[in-house]
Amino acid sequence: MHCKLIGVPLQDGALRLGCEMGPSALRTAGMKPALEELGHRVSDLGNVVPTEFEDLRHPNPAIRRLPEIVAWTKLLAEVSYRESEDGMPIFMGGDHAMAAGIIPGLSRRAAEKQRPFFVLWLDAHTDFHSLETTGSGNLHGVPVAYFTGQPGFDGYLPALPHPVDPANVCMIGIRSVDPAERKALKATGVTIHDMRSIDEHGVAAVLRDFIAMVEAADGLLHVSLDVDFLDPSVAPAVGTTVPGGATFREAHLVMEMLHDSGLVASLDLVELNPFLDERGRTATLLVDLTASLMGRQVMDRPTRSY
Ligand code: DIR
Ligand code: MN
Ligand code: MN
Ligand code: MN
Repeated sequence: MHCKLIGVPLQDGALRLGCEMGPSALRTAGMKPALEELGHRVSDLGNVVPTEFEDLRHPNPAIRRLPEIVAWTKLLAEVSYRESEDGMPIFMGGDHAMAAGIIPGLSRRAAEKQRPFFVLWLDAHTDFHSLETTGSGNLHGVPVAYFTGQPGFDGYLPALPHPVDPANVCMIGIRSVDPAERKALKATGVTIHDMRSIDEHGVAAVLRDFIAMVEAADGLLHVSLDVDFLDPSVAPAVGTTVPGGATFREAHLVMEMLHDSGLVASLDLVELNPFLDERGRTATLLVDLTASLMGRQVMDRPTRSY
C-alpha cells in the first residue's frame, strides 16, 4: 500500500492551543518508519496550510474563528479529493474541524468512483452542532452535522455536492453529547454506540455489524480517530478529556479488525495536543494504533478472522 502522510496543523477549531503541533509530534513518534516496517511505501507530503481568508461573521456571537475554519475547510476538501485518487491518505491533525473539509473531499472522490462512502467516527463526542446551536463556539464541535448535510451552515461553509448519508455514519466511544446535538441526532440515521453499548456488548460486536454493512455495500470507509475516544489514562494529550473512554486494547482491537476487513481507504488522527502529552506517550500510541490499522499484529493469523 502507498501511504500518504499529510500534516494538518489546524488548531482554530479547538479552544486550547497546541493541536498545530500534532503533525510534528506524530512525525517525531515515528509514523513513517512504523509504516515502512510493515512493508508499505510511505510518502510524507508535508503540511498543508491555507493562505486566503474571507471576512466572515455569523449571527451566533459564540462562534470562534469562522474565517479560518472556512479557509481550512475549502483547502482540505481539495487536498483530500486530490490525494484519495490512489493510495491511502493519512491526515495527521490538527483538531477535528479538519473533518469538515477532508470528509466532503473523500465523499466526492467516492461518488466519482461510484462507491458508497462510509465514516467510522471514533470519539467521545458526536460533533453534531450546527453554527446555530454551538454554545462553545468551538468549530471542532460541528463537522459531522456539516458533512451529513444538516441545516444551519448556509452561506458559511461551502455548499456540499456530496453530503454523506447519515445512515452510513457509525460512531463508537460516545460519552459526551450536548442537548442540541442529542435533539438534532434523533431524526437522522446515524448509528451511535455509546460507551454503555461497548460495556454491554464489547467493541468487537458493535464494530463487526458496521464492517458487515460496509462490506455488503462494497463501500469505501474513512476512519476518523479523535484522541478523546481513548481513556485519558492512556491518552492524556487532548484538550477535551472525558473519563470512561476506550482502553488501550479496545482501541487496538478496533484497528486490528479494521485492518482485517480490508475496507479502510483513508484515516485521520485528530485532536492530539502535544503540549498536554506526557513524554510523547499519546503520540506514540497514535502511531501504534495506525500501525495496527495497517497490518501490525502480534502473531500471524489469517485475515478476516473476526
Ligand atoms: C462540546 C465539545 N460538545 C462543544 N465538543 C468537542 O464544544 O461543542 N470536543 N468536540 O472535543
Ligand atoms: Mn471530535
Ligand atoms: Mn472529541
Ligand atoms: Mn461536541
